[in-house]
Amino acid sequence: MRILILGGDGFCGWPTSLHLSAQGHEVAIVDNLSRREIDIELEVDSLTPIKPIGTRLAAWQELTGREIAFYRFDVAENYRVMLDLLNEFRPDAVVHFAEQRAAPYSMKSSYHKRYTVNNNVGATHNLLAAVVESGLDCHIVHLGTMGVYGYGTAGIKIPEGYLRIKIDTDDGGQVEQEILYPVNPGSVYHMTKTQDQLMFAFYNKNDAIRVTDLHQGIVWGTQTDETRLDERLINRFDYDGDYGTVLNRFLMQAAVGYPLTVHGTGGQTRAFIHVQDTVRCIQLAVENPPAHGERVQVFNQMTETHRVRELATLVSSITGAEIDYVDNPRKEDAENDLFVKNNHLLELGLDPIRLQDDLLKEVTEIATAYADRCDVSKIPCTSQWLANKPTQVA
Ligand code: NAD
Ligand code: USQ
Repeated sequence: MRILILGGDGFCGWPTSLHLSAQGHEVAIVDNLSRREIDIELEVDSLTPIKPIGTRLAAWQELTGREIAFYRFDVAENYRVMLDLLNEFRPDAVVHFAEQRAAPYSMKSSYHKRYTVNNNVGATHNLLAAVVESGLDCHIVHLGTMGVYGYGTAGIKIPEGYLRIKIDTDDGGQVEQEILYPVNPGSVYHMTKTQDQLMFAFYNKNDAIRVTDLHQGIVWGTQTDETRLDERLINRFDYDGDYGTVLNRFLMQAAVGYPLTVHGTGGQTRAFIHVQDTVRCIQLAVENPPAHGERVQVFNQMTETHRVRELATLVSSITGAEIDYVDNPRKEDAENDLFVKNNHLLELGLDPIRLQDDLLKEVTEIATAYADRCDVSKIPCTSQWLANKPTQVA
């Protein structure tokens, strides 16, 4: 298949591009390198020494003989370039990672809120409008988030995108409907993902665009089978207070001797997936498009759930790290339960990688190998959801 990867230089997009290329697909990457520019803004680097995109692609070609084309432009701004590329490359599938993905970054200031909304909503809408204008019959695979469902205790197993409801009518009867699961975003970033869902629903209804929306949990790990082939292919490892995600941060903090920063009570339960499973899930989604005329296909892309304090205890038991319960800078439930259906990807053949596997050790080894690149002053989460107000919702 011919596959266009938007955001293919990022943490999930880079290993996915290599994986799909390794499977024999013809892959082209679009990226405006905004994530690398945000590193400059935040004065922090990936813990791993990622190479420039040109070096990465040349190394991949040298090692495998496979070529990946690269186009640098802003999907949210350069509509005409996007449309021309679609017409020229004629992809069977477009995988859309090209969004600002950090919740804390999206809450830093009004500038960051506006940037995140304009970038994410603009990118998704430009893609949809360009696919319609091109007339191509191509499948859009979007990286969404588990966070669209919200992180309260639902009291049910979260379904895959749609909720079957019964409504009492005035004449004493009942109507049954299936609706998009009610959204409950916890940050401006997560809010943009809920807006993406509505755009997909509209363009699917109006223009019969085929879409798979992958509601992904927190991705942990760094290397995949392809990125570990050569140090020039190494994947990025975010550890700072804005972009670092919780489990990778804990493993890195343990490696550099920094106490594990549990927010509040650590009672927050979240969904997780290893990056190796991310690339496999995207392959499964690309190779199994919805039928023509089918509604938006939603898969919950996660393999397990964990409470933050239990993760800290697990990492501490492996590494001996201290645990520090810090004030929670976010506005989120102190404790929540989370049960999630993920049957679709399992039925397509996903064989989940579990947290207990050696991969926890691998992440620790990588964090240890590059510990001298860590700037510990960048570890604290300084982005506040509500400045000067209580942030923990009981
Ligand atoms: P990332 O920031 O590492 O990668 C995103 C890439 O998209 C970057 O290379 C960036 O330069 C590029 N990009 C952003 N806006 C662009 C634009 N307007 N035009 C062109 N390129 C643009 O993020 P990631 O962790 O790889 O996440 C990728 C996607 O997966 C995101 O949409 C994110 O919401 C979703 N996701 C990530 C996680 C996670 O834990 N990392 C979990 C769930 C969902
Ligand atoms: N947390 C800590 N200590 C830390 C860092 C985080 O206790 O040092 C807590 C946070 O308060 C939060 C939880 O850990 O309760 C998860 O935070 P996170 O930064 O690991 O993940 P999150 O902000 O939810 O965002 C990440 C990705 C995002 C993706 C999302 C999937 O950055 O792109 O959409 O995971 S999900 O969480 O399922 O919505």
